[in-house]
Amino acid sequence: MSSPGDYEAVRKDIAAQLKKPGYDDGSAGPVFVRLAWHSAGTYDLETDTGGSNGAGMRYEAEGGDPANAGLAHGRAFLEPVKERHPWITYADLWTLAGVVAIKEMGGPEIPWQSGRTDLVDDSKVPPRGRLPDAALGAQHLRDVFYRMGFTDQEIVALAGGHNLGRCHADRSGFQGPWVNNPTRFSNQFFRLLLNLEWKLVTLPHGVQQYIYEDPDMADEADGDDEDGEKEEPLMMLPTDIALITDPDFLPWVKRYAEDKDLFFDHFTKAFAKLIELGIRRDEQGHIINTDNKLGGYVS
Ligand code: CCH
Repeated sequence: MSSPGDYEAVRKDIAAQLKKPGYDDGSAGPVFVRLAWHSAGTYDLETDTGGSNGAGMRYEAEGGDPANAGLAHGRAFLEPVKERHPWITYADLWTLAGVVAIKEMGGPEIPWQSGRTDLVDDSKVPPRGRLPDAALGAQHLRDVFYRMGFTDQEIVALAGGHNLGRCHADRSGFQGPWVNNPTRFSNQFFRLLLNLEWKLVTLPHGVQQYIYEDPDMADEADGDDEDGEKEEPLMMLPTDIALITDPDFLPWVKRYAEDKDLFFDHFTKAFAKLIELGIRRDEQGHIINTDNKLGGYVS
């Protein structure tokens, strides 16, 4: 066990937890990033409720939200870290795991501050339905992200999270990765979004998404590549495609596709803001609103 406050030791253990041969693309990184984002993305500016403080996903009321399907894997992968550093709160651990994963996968260093507390019961868990629905479009993205206090530019920057990981039919209904190397953080998502031809398809279970089928794949009669591994088409969600059909989102997609440094800079700022939503700190960085309607009490 590390001494309380030794976040460097926690970071090291999170990094050591990333490698997961046999799970998805071999890394827990993407699911950690999604866990961090969904823990924070419930924030509602108007009522000052939700957000990463509290770690309400430990309770069925929030954890069982269909939008959070699959994130139990991410939480389970972090249990050994919690066991080794029992003094860290889940709310801090989940946000830190997202930040460490992004960095370890080649992304930017995102500023992170500690001090979040965990709810002791589910009485202050935010209501379900606050996270975005990928089957919808630009208006829905604005409804959800403006509610948290984000701008159009920040919406597009954050969507760059889809450089990582994949969709799982048994979690969200969607299927496949966005990019060819889904465990390396880059601006590839934006380049593919702009440059490939995306075709709307209906999956066997009725869910609609966009796919790109590499024409070279058509030559391979059995759909297998040389290694004998099954090739999967790349995919985009309806909400991803909304980023290129909406006239105010599109210019940011183009800029991030062209300029990786700009994307990294804007992503860093937007993600740092995301994981601090609803948290107010004093000059020393201590959270001053842990006992308000948003937050919890240390368990
Ligand atoms: Fe996302 N995301 N996301 N996303 N997301 C999914 C997976 C990941 C939406 C829908 C989905 C962000 C924003 C949005 C990640 C990061 C971010 C999936 C598939 C859906 C659906 C889930 C599954 O089947 O496992 C929608 C809609 C929005 C609206 O903007 C933001 C913001 C971020 C982070 C900055 C990551 C990473 C994944 C991959 C997870 C994994 O397990 O591989």
